[in-house]
Amino acid sequence: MSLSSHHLDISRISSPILHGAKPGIDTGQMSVTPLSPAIGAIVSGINLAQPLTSEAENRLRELLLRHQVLFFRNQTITPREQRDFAQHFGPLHLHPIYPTVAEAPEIIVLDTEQNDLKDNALWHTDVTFSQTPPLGAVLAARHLPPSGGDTLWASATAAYDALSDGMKQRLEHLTALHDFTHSFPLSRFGRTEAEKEKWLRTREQLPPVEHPVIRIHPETNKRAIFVNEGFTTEVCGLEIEESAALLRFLFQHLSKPEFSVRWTWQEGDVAFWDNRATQHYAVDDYRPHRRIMHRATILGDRPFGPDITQQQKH
Ligand SMILES: O=C(O)CCC(=O)C(=O)O
Repeated sequence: MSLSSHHLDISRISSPILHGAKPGIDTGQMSVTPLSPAIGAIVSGINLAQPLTSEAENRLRELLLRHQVLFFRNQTITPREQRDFAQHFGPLHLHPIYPTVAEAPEIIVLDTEQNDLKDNALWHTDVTFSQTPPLGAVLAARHLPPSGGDTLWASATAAYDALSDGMKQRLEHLTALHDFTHSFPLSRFGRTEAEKEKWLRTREQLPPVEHPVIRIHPETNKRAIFVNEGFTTEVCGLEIEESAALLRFLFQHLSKPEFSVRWTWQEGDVAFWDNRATQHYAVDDYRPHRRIMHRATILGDRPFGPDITQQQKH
């Protein structure tokens, strides 16, 4: 079942975590430890390789909306089990560029020896170059360097909340362009004839798309800043210098430590994030060691902002 079909109002979720429970308190089988008020929680007492009960599925939905990124330790899941877990929250995305796992093409491979992962060492929200960017993603650590290779996530709703009223109003009705070529340039992703052909096909199928600068979360109704360094190229209707200055400010603001959590991976770790409310950054500090991650990406809705009427949302 798709998470997006539930349209939960977070203020109405009855949950010990939402109502100020102490870190680590047992909530049925699962135990939840928030990492900061803004973002992040460790969830234990669940085996992601097992089929989820509908109760566990609903609980994870609530926790995802509340904490925006969930971390699970000591998991031993195969790529197929990772796909099956992710599919509980919606249909999965097939990435146009990244290589995938043979037995589960919904799982993309992020491997320093297979692809150039510099693209992920900047703040980004996944696949915002699409009309309907993902709802979220499930990332499993497969091979880690001896040290380094952390990932940071930032809460775009906490970043929005911290803006002044004047800035909020200024941003309220703006839109911006998102373009996959910004992070996937032909010079790096078109090195062979086959790659070049794939890139040109993708370029045709995925022209730049316009999204609201302030996105309203379809389930919590919270506002989030919805521009990212990875794919946002310009704010529509502004002069180039104005657009560049505004984006620079927003990118810098979003990346403040107050809105973010930094995760140091261990073998068996899995992260599950809400792509509608967060950005992330994979720290590229472990070369020449190898790092391999597997990602399942859950399809999402078309983003809408304050200007879009209820009818246009779907
Ligand atoms: O490798 C990581 O830690 C994060 C990967 C990433 O940035 C992505 O999947 O978009």
